[in-house]
Amino acid sequence: MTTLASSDVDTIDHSETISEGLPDFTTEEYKDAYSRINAIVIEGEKEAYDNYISLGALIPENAAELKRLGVMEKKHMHGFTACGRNLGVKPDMPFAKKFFSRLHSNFQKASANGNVTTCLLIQAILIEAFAISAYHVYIRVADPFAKKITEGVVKDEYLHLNYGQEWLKENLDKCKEELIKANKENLPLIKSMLDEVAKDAEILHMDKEELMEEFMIAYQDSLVEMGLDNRQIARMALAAVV
Ligand code: PL3
Ligand code: FE2
Ligand code: FE2
Repeated sequence: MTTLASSDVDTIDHSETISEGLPDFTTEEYKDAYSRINAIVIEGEKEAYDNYISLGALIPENAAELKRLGVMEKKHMHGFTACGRNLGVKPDMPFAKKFFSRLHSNFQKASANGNVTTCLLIQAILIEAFAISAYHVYIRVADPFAKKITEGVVKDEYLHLNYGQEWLKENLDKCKEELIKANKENLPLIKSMLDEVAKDAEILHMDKEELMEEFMIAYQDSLVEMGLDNRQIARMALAAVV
């Protein structure tokens, strides 16, 4: 059996152990991936603001609350803009606009047709669960500046998810059919968006499996809270793979 001599032990660099798993935030490779991921988050927060304002017009009795949620999204957008600036990265906004375009147009169509259930599923459930999963994973590998901002943001995202969840729970009898249909059309878009971002996320040390797990936890928890049973939840979740 080999044992370490005490002089070998003394040479172990403990700073290495502490920063294990964290990427080098200054490399060109990191900054290049960050220019797309940062843009996605900025665009996502901006569209979330617009979506909550649109929802306020569809649910006038909750317009003030929805405006408050929207204002939080604007703050998130500014926070993430500062994260990019802090690293000296210019966000690739045209890429991000394209990234969200299919989901965005589905939201806008539903909003124009007054389909509140579809709008809530897209923004308050799918997009918020996506954001919650991404932010949780990102917090573990972010630079200290972005970590602090993201920790504040993720708390708000639960409030947004909760708003949609409670509205859908109260109206479940009337909206279940539309909920299932909207899920079938939009959950696959979330899956393909995740596939699209996976390579850049990996460069930020964000693992795809972990992102999927975190998403499924937030998504399924909210369906349980709405009052759906196990079989209905399994069917809805399977829409991501078929
Ligand atoms: C609504 O509150 C937020 C909508 C934003 C959705 C963003 C999803 C981001 C997926 C990509 C991974 C991001 C990691 C975070 C980096 C700043
Ligand atoms: Fe947000
Ligand atoms: Fe949000």
